[in-house]
Amino acid sequence: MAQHVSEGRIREMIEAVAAFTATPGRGTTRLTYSAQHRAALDYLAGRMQEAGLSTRIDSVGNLVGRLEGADPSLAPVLVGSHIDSVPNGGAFDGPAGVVAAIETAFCMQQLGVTPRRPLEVIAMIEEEGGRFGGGLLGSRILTGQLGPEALAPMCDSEGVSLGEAMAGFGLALQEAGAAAIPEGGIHAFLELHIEQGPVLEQTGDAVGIVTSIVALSQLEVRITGAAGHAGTTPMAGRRDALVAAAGVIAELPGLCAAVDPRAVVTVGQIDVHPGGANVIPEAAIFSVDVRADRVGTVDEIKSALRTRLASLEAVGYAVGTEELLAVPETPMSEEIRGALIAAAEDCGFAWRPMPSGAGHDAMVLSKIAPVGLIFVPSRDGVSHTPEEWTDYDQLARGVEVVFRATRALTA
Ligand code: HGY
Ligand code: MN
Ligand code: MN
Repeated sequence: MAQHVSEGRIREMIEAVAAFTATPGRGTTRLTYSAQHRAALDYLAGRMQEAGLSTRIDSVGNLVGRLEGADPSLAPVLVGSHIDSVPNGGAFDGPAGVVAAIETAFCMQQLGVTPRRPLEVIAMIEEEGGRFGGGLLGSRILTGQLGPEALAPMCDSEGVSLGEAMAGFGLALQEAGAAAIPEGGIHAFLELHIEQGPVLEQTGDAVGIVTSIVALSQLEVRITGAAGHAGTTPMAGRRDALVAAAGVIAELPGLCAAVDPRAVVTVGQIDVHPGGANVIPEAAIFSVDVRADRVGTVDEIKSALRTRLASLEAVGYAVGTEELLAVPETPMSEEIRGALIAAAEDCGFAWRPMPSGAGHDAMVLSKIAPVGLIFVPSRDGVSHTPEEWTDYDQLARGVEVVFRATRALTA
C-alpha cells in the first residue's frame, strides 16, 4: 500500500506540540488561553501555512486552516480535534487529531490536489474542561449551543473568569457568538483520536471506526455543613461536609453498578472549604462524571445520586447540584463511517467497529453535520496520564485513512 502521509512529519508535529506544556517532565498541561495554548497555536498556524492553508483564529480561539476548493461556495469538510489537555495528561489526546488534519493538507499539497469542496482543519479550545469545567466548550460554541451569556459566569480554579482569560488572549467575550458555524456551514466533520482504551492493542486492528459515543453527564455537587474548631467540637452533632461527601463518594461505584454494571462514574475533583487542617469542613464541592451507553441509564444513576444526597438534607446539610455538561449517546454518521471504512480497506488495514467510552468534539458537531471518528491504538490502553502513548507508525496508519477519506469526501 503506498502510504502518502509522512510518519516523520507527524512525529515532528506531535513532539513540537508536546513541548508546549506548563508541566515539563510531568506530562502535558496545556490549559485554554494559557501561554502554552498560544505557543501551540503559533506553531500549528505556521505548519498549516506551510501546508498551503490560509489560517485564522476565530472569536473564541479555535485555530482554523482552509484549503480553498475548486468550488468555494460548497460547505467545507472539517477535520480536526482539540488542542487543550487535562492536567498532567499525554501528548496525543487532541493533538493526534489536529496533526492528522494538518498532515492531510500536506498530502493534498504534495499530490497537487485541489479538492472540489474546501477542506478546513481545526484545533479546538477547551474540550477537556480542564480550566473552565464541563468541557467540549470550543465545539459547543461552534454549534451555537453556548453564547456569551452562558460563558460569562465561567471561571477557573483561581477565580479568573472566562472573559478575563479571553481578554488576556486578545479575544472579547461578547464576540464569542461570531464563532458559531451557520446552518449547513460544514459538509462533514472527521476526527482522529487515540482510543484511550486497550481494545485495538489487544486485537491488533490498525484502526477503530467508531459506531457511537457514550452518553455522559458532568455534575458539580456542593455539600454544606457547619465549620467548627477541630479540637473543641464534640464528634456527636458535627456537620462535617467532607465526611458527608466522603460517604456519598464511597457509595457511588455501588450505586452506579446497581443501575448498570457497564456504566462508569468518576469523582476527579474535590474542594474543601475553608480548608484549614484544624477547621471542620464547612463545604465540600466535588465533580461527578457519569457515563453509559444510553442517556436513560445516566439519568437513572443521577436520580439515585440525588436520592442519596437528599438523605443528607434530612440531617441538616444543605446540598446543591449543578449539571455542567449533558450529552446523550451519539451515533456516528453511516455515510462518514462508510468513507472511513472504504479508506481503511483501500489501505488494506484491519479495522473494527467500536463504541467510544470517551467524549469527543465529534459528539457535539454531530448536531450540525454528519460526523465520523477514527481511533488509533493506545499503549496499555492508558490515557490522561504522562504515559499516554501511540507508536508513530500506528498513528501514521490512522492519518493515512483520514487523508484518503477526506480526499473522497472533498472530491
Ligand atoms: O472526558 C473525556 O471523555 C474526554 O477526554 N474529554
Ligand atoms: Mn480528547
Ligand atoms: Mn481527553
